[in-house]
Amino acid sequence: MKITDMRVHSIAIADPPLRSSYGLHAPYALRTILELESDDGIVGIAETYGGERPARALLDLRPRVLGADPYRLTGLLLPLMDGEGCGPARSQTHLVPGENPLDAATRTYAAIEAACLDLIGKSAGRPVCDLLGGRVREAVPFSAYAFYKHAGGGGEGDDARDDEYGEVLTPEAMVREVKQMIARYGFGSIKLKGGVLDPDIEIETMRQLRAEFGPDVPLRIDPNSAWTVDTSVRVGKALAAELSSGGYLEDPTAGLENMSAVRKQLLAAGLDIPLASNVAVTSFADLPRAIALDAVQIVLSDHHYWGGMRQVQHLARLCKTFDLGLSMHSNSHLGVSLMAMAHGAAATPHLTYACDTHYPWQSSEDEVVAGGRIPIVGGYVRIPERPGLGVELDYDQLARGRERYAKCPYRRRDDEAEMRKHVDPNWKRILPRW
Ligand code: GKR
Ligand code: MG
Repeated sequence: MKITDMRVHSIAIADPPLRSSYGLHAPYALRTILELESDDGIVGIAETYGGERPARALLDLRPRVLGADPYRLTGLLLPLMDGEGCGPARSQTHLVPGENPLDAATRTYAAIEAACLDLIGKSAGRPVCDLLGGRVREAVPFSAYAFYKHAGGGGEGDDARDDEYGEVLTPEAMVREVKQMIARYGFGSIKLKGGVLDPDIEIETMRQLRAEFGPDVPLRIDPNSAWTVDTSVRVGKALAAELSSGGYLEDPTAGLENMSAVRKQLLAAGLDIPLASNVAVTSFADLPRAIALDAVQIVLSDHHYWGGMRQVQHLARLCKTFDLGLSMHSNSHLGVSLMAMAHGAAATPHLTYACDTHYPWQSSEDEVVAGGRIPIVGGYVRIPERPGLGVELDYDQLARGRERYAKCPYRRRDDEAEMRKHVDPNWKRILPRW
């Protein structure tokens, strides 16, 4: 089998005005859909970060992809995993995910890997998780990903979407948001995106969530490095009960040294609250130091930038070896990404927490998967027996996504600019803010 065509589609999807320490989501999130077609007419698909650079990076590989055997292509492209084109040093820059030039090569590699696995799976008649060693779970658990937000459902003008959750800028509104989300999707754990309001309001939000959902629903909070070491320790102590029993504190502060200081001070206070990360640890190169400093006890994997599903399996093995937990990070995405996340998770034994997903924030009007949105039932995505990722593209929907991209002014994610446009003309991302 040979790859005879490669198609790269830049699309835009409506995205509500969600807040984080990065700033504000724009009315459209950008994604790239990749298609690899074989000489026998089978098409493998993948979804990755959007905008100009990710699409360009994929197109630049075209000469190496066309004519290649999909069973061997990721082997040939392995230098990308070592940062080909990005330089050898890989570390976090605190840029929004998808805009970090240091992981551009692993992101490109991951998209090619996912499309090759889908193509191989469709050709062999086997689901992608079988190509990764077989499923260890039939269904993958996801958590409710709760965001503070402004009013609005995403999109603009005639293309504006319904605002399912309304404005959410208080603890009470957040409880309402999560109740709605759990009623609709059945999630069994909750992640609060913090780093937006004063930490005392976020502490109160977590307390109200615990009071509403009880101790059987694990809670996590992620301020994306917005806090000092002192604030992180103070919040950790204040939320000791809420973050126990399966919860965690995610990237409270910036940098491995600071994360390590938070960990030490919490332990000294008798609190073994695990620190999770998708900011301080984003690549294999970050692991030795993170482990030596005991800075991170749970790594948030993400096949989109760790270099694909197989690299996430390697990461899981390392985490197990070093007694670290493994969870999964997400960014605004559609169903192709969700299925790749789910297949990877299904074939990864050492996945110790429910995965994150932004999927509830995206609208069915934007889904490019044939048949519409992937069901999340009881908080789980079931892995189908269908070959490959188990999904095909709806080409009319894909064309609409391309049109939206052509019409909208966005070509990269810039949450800081959106804050300045809609909330505060002088807003800057400051780390730490509190
Ligand atoms: O969607 O604003 C967002 C999140 O803050 C996202 O960009 C983060 O990458 O989900 C993320 C996280 O866990 O840090
Ligand atoms: Mg995070």
